[in-house]
Order: sequence, then structure tokens, then C-alpha cells
Amino acid sequence: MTLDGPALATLRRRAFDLRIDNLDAIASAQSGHPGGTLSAMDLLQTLYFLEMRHRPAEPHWAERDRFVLSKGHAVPALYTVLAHAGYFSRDLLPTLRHLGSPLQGHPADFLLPGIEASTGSLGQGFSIGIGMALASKLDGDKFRTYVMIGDGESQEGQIWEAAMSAPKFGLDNLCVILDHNKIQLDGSVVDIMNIEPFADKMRAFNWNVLTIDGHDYPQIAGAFAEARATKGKPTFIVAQTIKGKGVSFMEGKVAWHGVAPNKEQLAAAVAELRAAQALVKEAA
Ligand SMILES: Cc1ncc(C[n+]2csc(CCOP(=O)(O)OP(=O)(O)O)c2C)c(N)n1
Repeated sequence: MTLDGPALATLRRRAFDLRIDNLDAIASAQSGHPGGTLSAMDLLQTLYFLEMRHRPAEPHWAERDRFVLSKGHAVPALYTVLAHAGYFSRDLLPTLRHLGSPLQGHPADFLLPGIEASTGSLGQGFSIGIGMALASKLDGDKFRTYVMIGDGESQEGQIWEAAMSAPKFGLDNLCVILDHNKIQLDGSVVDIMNIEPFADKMRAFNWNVLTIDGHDYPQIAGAFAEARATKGKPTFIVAQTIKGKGVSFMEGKVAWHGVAPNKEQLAAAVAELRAAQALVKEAA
């Protein structure tokens, strides 16, 4: 699918529905991570609605592209995108974190078709994605692998082992996205353990590095296209994002890393998102 005018308008409008369903699920669980789900949403939507080759009705299709959410705590955003893409009914979303639900607080590949890897212990998903990309090369398969990591997560040592490995194996079928929202669990990344200059570090490790606005659909789509066209080395996308994106009282606030909105807060967030969506509809 190409990003023409109507496709772009659809992405922009759906972004509000996704953010609302995501927050609704977290509120129904009364547990979860609003900030890092909202920062990742536009990247995830672009992957599943524009970039990746996949079949929601056939989740184990051998040729599907793979996606690993290494920052596993943001899985409500992925569940929401998967539901809207047709993997399962949206009615399941409010069962998030409930006993017996396949939608647990961290992704479990044995519980839900569409989830490619069980993650949540930060640092591990990047390496899992490298394994998938390497296997694809060795087997002569055509699928691509995408991984999303967090900036706080990037303080894990395993991230840097992975960063060294992928270029060594020439994994041009691998694209890693950093959701660079500048905030981790209890403070700003710069204050706790500065990871900058991140793009320069990855370039020094021999990655093809792109820096984009992670809420700008044409930029996101362009980066994925460039990653696909790049041969001989893996691509690392530094996506500049805003934690809590779309809800003014959550944006850039550490306090909204891992706290569910109460009834009133959810209503305020939904009202704001619906009002913004109406403006986008008018402009279209
Ligand atoms: C190994 C490990 N240590 C600690 C945690 C608890 N934890 C969950 S989210 C989080 C902060 C992650 O920050 P970041 O990667 O910036 O995520 P984002 O801001 O995108 O939500 C931490 C420490 C964990 N899941 N795994």
C-alpha cells in the first residue's frame, strides 16, 4: 500500500480511535502504561497498515514479516493495532490483564496469534529479532523483521551486544525502531543514564541510521521504504516521539509511565482525542 492522500487521511483519523481503544483497555485493567503506548502508536499503525506483509486471517503464514515488541510493556498499543487490523475482535481489548484473557500485560506468543515473541524483560526482544532475521537469511526466506525498543530499555547491556551483531551478519532484512520518547519509568533518560548520541553510536556500529519524527506518517513510511531499499546493513530508525502523545495532560509526564487513568481521566482523554479527530475530519 502506498501513502497517497486518502491512505494518509485514514491513518490520521484511525490514530485517534487506536489511542482511545488503548486507553480504554488500560483503564479497564486499571493497570498498564499509557505513556509508552501512546508514543509508539503511530509507528505501530504504520507498520501494520502500510509497511508489513502479513495476513490477519492467517497469522502463521510462513512468508509474513515479523514484528517483535522488545519494549513489551507497551503491548496494549500492539493489541489495539492487531484488533483493528483484523487479528481478533475489538471486544477482546477491555479484557486486558484480566484472568484467563489472551491479552496479558506483556506479550505472550503462546497465548495470542499475531504475537511473534514473548517479551517484557527489557533488552531481550532486539536479540530475538536478530535471530529471526538471521534465520530468514540462512533459510533463503523473503520475510523482513522489525523490532521496537525503548530508550530507557537501551540502557540494558544486551541492547549493545545486539547492536554489534546485526551489522556483522549484514542483516539488511532487519529494521529496528527506537521509540525515543526521552522518558523512562521514573525520570528522564538523559538524567538517569544518558544514551546520546544514539544515532552516532549506531552509525559507528555500522548501521544505516535514520532520524525521523515518529508521529509524522510520511516520514515514518519514507524511513521504512528506505530501510527496505538499503542493502548490506541493517537499518536503525531513531523515531523522535512524545510520551503520552495525543493527551495533553499525559504528554511528557513521567507520572503517566505506568499508571492507568481513572474514570474521569479516561473521559477527559477520550473527549480531547475525539475533538482533535473531528478537526482532522473537517480538514480532510
Ligand atoms: C529487565 C527489566 N527491568 C525492569 C523492567 C521494568 N520496567 C518496565 S517499563 C520500564 C521503563 C522502560 O523505559 P523505556 O524503554 O523508555 O519505555 P517507554 O518510555 O517507551 O515506555 C521498566 C524499568 C522490565 N520490564 N525489565
